[in-house]
Amino acid sequence: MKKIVIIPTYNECENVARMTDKVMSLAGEFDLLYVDDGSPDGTAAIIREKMAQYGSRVNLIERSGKLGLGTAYIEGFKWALAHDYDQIFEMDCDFSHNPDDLLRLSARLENDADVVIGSRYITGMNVVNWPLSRILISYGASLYVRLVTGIGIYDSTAGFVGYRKEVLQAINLDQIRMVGYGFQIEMKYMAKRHGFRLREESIVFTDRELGTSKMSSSIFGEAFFGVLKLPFRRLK
Ligand SMILES: Nc1nc2c(ncn2[C@@H]2O[C@H](COP(=O)(O)OP(=O)(O)O)[C@@H](O)[C@H]2O)c(=O)[nH]1
Ligand SMILES: [Mg+2]
Repeated sequence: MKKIVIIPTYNECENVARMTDKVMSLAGEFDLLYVDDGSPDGTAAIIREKMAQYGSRVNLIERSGKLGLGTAYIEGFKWALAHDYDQIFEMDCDFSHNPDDLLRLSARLENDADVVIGSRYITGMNVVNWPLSRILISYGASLYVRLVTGIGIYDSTAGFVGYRKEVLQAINLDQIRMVGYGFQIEMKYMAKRHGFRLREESIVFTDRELGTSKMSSSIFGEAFFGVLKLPFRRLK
């Protein structure tokens, strides 16, 4: 069973070394793939030092400019499939997602899930250090997606997700359009449409301590209107 964690990075110089050490130390052997968009703060140089330290378990795709989270993941997914990984995870670089939880997510993929979602909202609102306004927007977005698409998921914008490779092989990755939070919704929705089992595993999400959020309000508009189009999507 080969497992890989894909982490898109844009200006994560404060986090990326510690993140690499943490993931490498986990039981269960998770490899790493970073997709860095030419971070001006030198994130890629730090990753290359870590590649020298850990060898082929740490990998890097470098892109020339900030092309968005969605396209970074699509490139990462294709790379992971080409390299025969069985379980493929998405995670932020900022420790909002606790890397220790990868073990629980991985176990769900082995047991009862084709897609496992590290979910903030199945046991209330498990978010630490976000202003109430941001929690309510995020929770409201998930409610909106649930009502419009019938996806049956409480945390549809979650960025802490594990996929069995069969799911990423089935979805036409070239047809995924959205790049921000909408990307997360679109991927889950297409997996559901293909008949895969989506399961939520409760996690606690803690706002980043170092670095700044790269998400913007235009991403919000993309998701709002993009969701309305989802029920009309073709499968292939
Ligand atoms: N490669 C790449 N990574 C990105 C981009 N935008 C955000 N990221 C990374 O994606 C992850 C999620 O972004 P983040 O700023 O934490 O968003 P938030 O958690 O919603 O505030 C982080 O690891 C970021 O460094 C992008 O355009 N390109
Ligand atoms: Mg984050």
